[in-house]
Amino acid sequence: MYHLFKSLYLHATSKEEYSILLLGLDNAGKTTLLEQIKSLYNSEHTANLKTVPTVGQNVSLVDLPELYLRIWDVGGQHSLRGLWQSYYSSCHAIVFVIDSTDIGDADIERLSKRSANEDDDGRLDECKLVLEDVLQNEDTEGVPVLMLANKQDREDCVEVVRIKEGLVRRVFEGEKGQNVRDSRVLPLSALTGTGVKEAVEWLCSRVKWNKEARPPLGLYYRPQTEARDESVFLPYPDTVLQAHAQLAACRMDVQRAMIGLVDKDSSYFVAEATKTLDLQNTDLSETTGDGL
Ligand SMILES: Nc1nc2c(ncn2[C@@H]2O[C@H](COP(=O)(O)OP(=O)(O)OP(=O)(O)O)[C@@H](O)[C@H]2O)c(=O)[nH]1
Ligand SMILES: [Mg+2]
Repeated sequence: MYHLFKSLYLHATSKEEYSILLLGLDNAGKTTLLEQIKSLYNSEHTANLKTVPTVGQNVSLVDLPELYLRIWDVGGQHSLRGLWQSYYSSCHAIVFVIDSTDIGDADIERLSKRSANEDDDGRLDECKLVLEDVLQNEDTEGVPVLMLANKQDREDCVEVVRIKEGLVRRVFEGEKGQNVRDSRVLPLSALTGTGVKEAVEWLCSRVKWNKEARPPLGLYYRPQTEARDESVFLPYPDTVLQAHAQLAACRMDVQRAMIGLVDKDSSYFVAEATKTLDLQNTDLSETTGDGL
């Protein structure tokens, strides 16, 4: 009888879980956004707004009334972007955060006409290329994309409508925008928290809407006591995929990272880390004397 009640209880309190991937150039505001989401939906969490560049990833489980969101905040530095694709096939929505103060006038059409020594575009071209790269990847096909025009609290920001018309629409409708997908552009100030709720609400509605194409991870009951945050720190981002010597120095960290990622089914990264550490063949790795 106890087991029957327990399973009924667990079923009644279980919720679907979806994965959200936070992308965008370094310094765009992804980690700040994650902190605000956590503090908005978990009264016990105080947002840490003194962020440092993410060298690795932060993962948090956010408990919402109808579902769980597992949010993956991945470092945006150039050297870390190669890892993004490992998350594409298992995410249910992508959030692309833009620093609205670092994209010139946000008009990519005028970009090509400008001379190279005009240097007032900030990182507009880089932002465009990175966004195109995400959209072009076949593993992101059909995945809802939320574009967040962040740092709207700053006086020097480009307003959301210009970002939408000048950058987002042109990329999405351009030849590299690829397939039709659910998308939206919303204003945000991750620092003040303005726009965070609207962003999460859009994500919840879209992942449910798209659930036939990308089914949820499953039904879960997650007790309050379960660890909800987890960070993986990769001390040497430039060398994640190759440098044995440097990885040897942080062997324990990487092994812990791998365990975390195996749990999250991040097969690409695991494969790469495994290759780097040669853990598939640890005997060989130990005897080659490379310190692994
Ligand atoms: N004014 C203002 N500053 C912001 C906002 N969001 C983030 N910042 C600042 O921008 C800087 C970078 O923020 P992060 O959240 O660390 O950026 P990130 O996208 O996680 O960067 P990486 O981890 O390197 O990929 C920090 O100094 C933040 O305080 C915002 O909405 N307004
Ligand atoms: Mg970060």
